[in-house]
Amino acid sequence: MAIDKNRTRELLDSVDEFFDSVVGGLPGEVVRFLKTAIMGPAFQEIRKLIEESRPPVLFLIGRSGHGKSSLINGLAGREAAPVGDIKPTTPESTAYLIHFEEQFSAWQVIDSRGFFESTRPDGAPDSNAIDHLLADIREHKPDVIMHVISAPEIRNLGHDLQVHERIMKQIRTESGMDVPTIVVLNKADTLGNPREWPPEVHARKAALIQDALNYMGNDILRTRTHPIDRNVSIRGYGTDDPSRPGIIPACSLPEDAWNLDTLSDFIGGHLPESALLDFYQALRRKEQLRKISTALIKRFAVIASGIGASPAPLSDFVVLTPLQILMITMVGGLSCRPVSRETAHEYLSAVGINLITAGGARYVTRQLLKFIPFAGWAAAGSIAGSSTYALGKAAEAYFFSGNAATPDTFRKDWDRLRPELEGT
Ligand SMILES: Nc1nc2c(ncn2[C@@H]2O[C@H](COP(=O)(O)OP(=O)(O)OP(=O)(O)O)[C@@H](O)[C@H]2O)c(=O)[nH]1
Ligand SMILES: [Mg+2]
Repeated sequence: MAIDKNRTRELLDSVDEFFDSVVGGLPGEVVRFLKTAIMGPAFQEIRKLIEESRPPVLFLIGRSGHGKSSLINGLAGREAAPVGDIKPTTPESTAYLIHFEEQFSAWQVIDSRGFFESTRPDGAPDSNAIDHLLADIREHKPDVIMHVISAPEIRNLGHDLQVHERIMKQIRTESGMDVPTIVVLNKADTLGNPREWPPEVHARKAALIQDALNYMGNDILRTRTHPIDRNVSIRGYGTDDPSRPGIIPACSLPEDAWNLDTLSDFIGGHLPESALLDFYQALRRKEQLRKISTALIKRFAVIASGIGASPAPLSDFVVLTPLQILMITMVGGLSCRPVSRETAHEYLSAVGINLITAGGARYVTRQLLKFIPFAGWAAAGSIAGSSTYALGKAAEAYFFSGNAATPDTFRKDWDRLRPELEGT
């Protein structure tokens, strides 16, 4: 399970009703304030995260047989594309959607096989092939291009990269689109002796991968490079060139798969925010989803701190409970729990708060406030912010690490973060 857009809409409706029941007796002016300054922005955050999210568009280029289909299957963890069949090379692409039903996510993949085969022997690309590629890029507007090269063949394929560079320049000039291309040195296992694998336990293999990376960076791309992982430089290089930001070795064979997490994190680093949820949910990458969760918690805390500007002081924070339940549920959803109020209940009962049997929202708020000393209305904004942040982080620790920490563990962090966040 994960975040399901339909369930999220239901959740927003139920939180909306809950909010109406909580603010029942308050003056109209205060209710209006809470709606526009607190719940409105919170709903907006969720809509931005969920409803504006879309599948990432991943575009594969590279010679036939170098492992484009295998790579996409390896990344997706399923057999989405047929592997290994010999096809006639045509300059046409196939576009398909990979559905990750359980994760309510999808990736759009465009496989542009055959492009480099149709470049002329003198290295000049066939103009027909260029037109096709240009049309494909214009049509599909990829977020990221992966240029898949069989690692043992890089010394013969320098000109493919030059051809690619010329085409990308043309696309930039014509349409202003600047799509990053990640160079993937696939079949890293077949450098030297294929039996020596993985490179972590075969120093000779590791040295060959390092050589291939250096050759690609220094001799072909001629750009400055830096290891993506300083401790393990064979995991790939980042570059100073935004149009070719990385060179990453990989093995896509299911039984010998290697370094695909480095590649997927690198892809994620070059996707727009709207494509991140689908990309990482599909991969069930908890660490990455946890970053999305932390960003959401910070935004909710900033929104909650706006309560200090209420036109009339509120007797307690019960009005924040719907906001906090919404936040806890979404944090649970990002950790692949179902998006429903039960998810929030699960956390609250884990820290000793029973939302269902005890006297409703007001009781929950009091329970939550046990963790947070209330120091009068003057400090209300800052307390609302810190309590919301602390509650979100505690729920995050529970859902992502199974650690039933209480919110007060996290309150100090907020004091450190606040000046920076409230200024934004
Ligand atoms: N040893 C090794 N073999 C691989 C790797 N990746 C793919 N292969 C093999 O290479 C062959 C071609 O792989 P495909 O994924 O079909 O290549 P492709 O680039 O999609 O080829 P076209 O669809 O014809 O353009 C298959 O036999 C794969 O099993 C790898 O990392 N290591
Ligand atoms: Mg293929």
